[in-house]
Amino acid sequence: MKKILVTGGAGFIGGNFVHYLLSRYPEDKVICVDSLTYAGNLDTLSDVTDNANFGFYKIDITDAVSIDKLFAEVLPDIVVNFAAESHVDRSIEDPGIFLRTNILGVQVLMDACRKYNVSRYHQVSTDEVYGDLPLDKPEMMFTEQTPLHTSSPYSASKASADLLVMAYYRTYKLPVTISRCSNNYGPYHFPEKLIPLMIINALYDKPLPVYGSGANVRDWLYVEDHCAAIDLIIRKGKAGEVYNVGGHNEKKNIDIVKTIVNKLGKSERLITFVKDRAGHDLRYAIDPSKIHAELGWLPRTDFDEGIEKTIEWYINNKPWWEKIINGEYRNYYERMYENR
Ligand code: NAD
Ligand code: TDX
Repeated sequence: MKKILVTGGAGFIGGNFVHYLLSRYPEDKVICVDSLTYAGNLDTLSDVTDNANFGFYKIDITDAVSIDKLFAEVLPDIVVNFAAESHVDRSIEDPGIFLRTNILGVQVLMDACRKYNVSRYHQVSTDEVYGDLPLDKPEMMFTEQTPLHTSSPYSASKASADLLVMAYYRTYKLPVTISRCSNNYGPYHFPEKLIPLMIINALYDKPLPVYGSGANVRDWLYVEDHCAAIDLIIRKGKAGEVYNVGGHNEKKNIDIVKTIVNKLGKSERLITFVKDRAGHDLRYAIDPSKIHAELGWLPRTDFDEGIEKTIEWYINNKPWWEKIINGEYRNYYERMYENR
C-alpha cells in the first residue's frame, strides 16, 4: 500500500490522475491537496469523494505551515505536484501569482518532502520550458538535452521550478523526477484552453477566436496517456531524471479548430482570426524516445479517437462546464476576447 499525495488534483490533469490511480490501484491511498483557485473544481472529483481510499485537503501549496502539518499527519510515500497556474494568457496579464505558486510552492513542497523522508517527489512540468521550434524545420524536436529557453511568464516559472527541483536532487539528494509533457486534451479541461473553448463556442454557434493566422503548432496528447506516463515514472523512473512525454501528434491550431467544427457539423464561418498572443510560441514537438526505451511507455489513444471522446464528454457533461462559464469566467472571457 502506498500513500500518494496529489497536489492540484481538482484541476484538469490532476483530476484525471486521481481517477486513474483510484481505478487501477485499489490498495493505494490518494490524498488530494488543492487550494481551489478559479481552475480548481470539486465537481471534477464528485464521483470519488466517498471512496475510502481518497482524501481531500483545501490547502495552498505556498502555505508552508499548513503543508508541514499535512505531511506530519499523512506521511506520504510519493508526492506528485500538478498544482500550478497553468494558462499562458493569464500569465501575460498578471505574472506574480505564477511565480508564487509555480516556484515558491515547489520549494515548500520539496522542503516538506525532505523533512518527512518522502521517497519520491515528482514535478509535473511542460514542454514549454524548451521554448519553441521553427515552423519550417519539422525534423527538429525537444529532447531532454534541449536547453531551457522560455517565452512567457508561465513557461519561465515552470522552467525555474525545474531548475530548483534538480538543485534539490544535487544538493540534498531528494529523490526527484520531472516529466515534461506536450499539450493535453480530454475530460475536465478548463474552458479557457483551446480545445474546450472551441467545442463550447461551437456548440453555441459563437465565434471561434483563432490567434494570429492559426499556423502555430502544438503536439497533442490524450490526458489519460499523460497520467499513465506519470504513473510509470513515479513507480519505475530513476531519481534525478527528466522524462519527455508526447505522442508525435503535431497539429496546426487552425486544423484543430476545423476538426472540431466539422465533427460537430457546424460552419467554418464561425472561425474568426483575432490579435495574436504576445510572444506566441510557434511550434512544440516532443521526442519521447527516452520514456519509451527506458520505461516502455507508448500513447494508447490516437488523436481521432481522443478528440471524438473529448467532444462527446463535453456534450454529455454540460452541467460541469456551464457552471464555470456562467460564473467569474464571463469576466475573463470579456477581458480577453471582446474587441480583440
Ligand atoms: P489546471 O489549471 O487545470 O489545474 C491546476 C490546479 O492547481 C487547480 O485545481 C488549482 O486549483 C490548483 N492550484 C493552483 N494554485 C494552487 C496553489 N497555490 N495551491 C494548491 N493548489 C493550487 O492545470 P492543468 O492543465 O491540469 O495542469 C496541471 C499541471 O500540468 C501544471 O503544472 C501544468 O504546468 C502541467 N502541464 C499542463 C499541460 C496541459 O496541456 N494542460 C501540459 C503539460 C504540463
Ligand atoms: O482562444 C484561443 N485561441 C487560440 O488560437 C486560445 C485559448 C488558444 N489559442 C492558441 C494558442 C496556442 O497556440 O491555441 C494554442 C493552444 O493554446 P492553449 O490551450 O492556451 O495552450 P498552450 O498555450 O499551448 O499551453 C498548454 O500546453 C502546455 C497549457 O495551457 C499549458 O499549461 C501547458 O504547459
